[in-house]
Amino acid sequence: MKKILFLFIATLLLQSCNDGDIIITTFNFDNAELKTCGNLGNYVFYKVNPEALESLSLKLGVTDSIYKTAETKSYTLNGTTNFVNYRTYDGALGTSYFCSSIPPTSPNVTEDYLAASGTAEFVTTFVYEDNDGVPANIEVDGDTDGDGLPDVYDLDDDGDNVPTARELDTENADGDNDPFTNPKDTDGDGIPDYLDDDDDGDGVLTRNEDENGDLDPTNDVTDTSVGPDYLNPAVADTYEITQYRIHTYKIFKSVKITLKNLVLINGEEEITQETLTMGTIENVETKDKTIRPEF
Ligand SMILES: [Ca+2]
Ligand SMILES: [Ca+2]
Ligand SMILES: [Ca+2]
Ligand SMILES: [Ca+2]
Repeated sequence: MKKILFLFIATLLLQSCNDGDIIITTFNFDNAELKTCGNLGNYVFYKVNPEALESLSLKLGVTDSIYKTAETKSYTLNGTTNFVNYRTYDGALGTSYFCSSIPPTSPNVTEDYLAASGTAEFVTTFVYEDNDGVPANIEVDGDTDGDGLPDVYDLDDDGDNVPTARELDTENADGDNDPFTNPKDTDGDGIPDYLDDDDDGDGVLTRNEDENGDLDPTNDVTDTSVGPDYLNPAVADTYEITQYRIHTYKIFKSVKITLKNLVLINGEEEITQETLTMGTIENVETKDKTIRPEF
């Protein structure tokens, strides 16, 4: 199907250029990297094929924060604020051709096709990272402590105010330098400390073994020869703590753009593409989140 289209385009152009100029047009962006610049109200997405001196670009004048949520959004190409251009040039494009505030004077555009109809589909996906030492594919599929943050981006999975990273094999007891393998299970109840809200099994929640109330049970030590009270079953004093510590996590956002029912027009010439995958931009946006989960 692709080959037929290329042939069709090539035939069209050759027919239109019988005044002597030979324009080589490939409409081939398979190996070109999709890039973006601009932002709210002026998004630009583009691909450049340097071998054929051609570009495919999408301009979106939308004021949506496109990547805000992990979902599929469709934008209608209207020819004024939202449109696609397929262009050929008489020279190589500089790296900032599409992103400079002052339009570059060279190279010259030799052919300019504009698509004023069709849609641009954006599929945004999120990858979360809580940096808690538990690989994302091994985190519990769910929300262990019920604080509204799924384990995959909860840095304190059991909600005991001791971060997961400090409840793994932090002393490297098994000698493999991987804190996740053989995580600590202080009370030996079969639940690793990072998923156990009463780590020493003394009946007082770890979170409440926080005498100074600073939301950090690791610094409340009655007997220094044993360690913090939350790991000492002989100390079972309870202090009412009604807050979680502040949590941070990262979201890496990627977007896949597909153009649908595209009709590119240049005078009498027309290129139609039912489905044209522009490509994927990994980490198009990275967000750092800081929140205190609701208790
Ligand atoms: Ca949680
Ligand atoms: Ca986690
Ligand atoms: Ca714990
Ligand atoms: Ca204790």
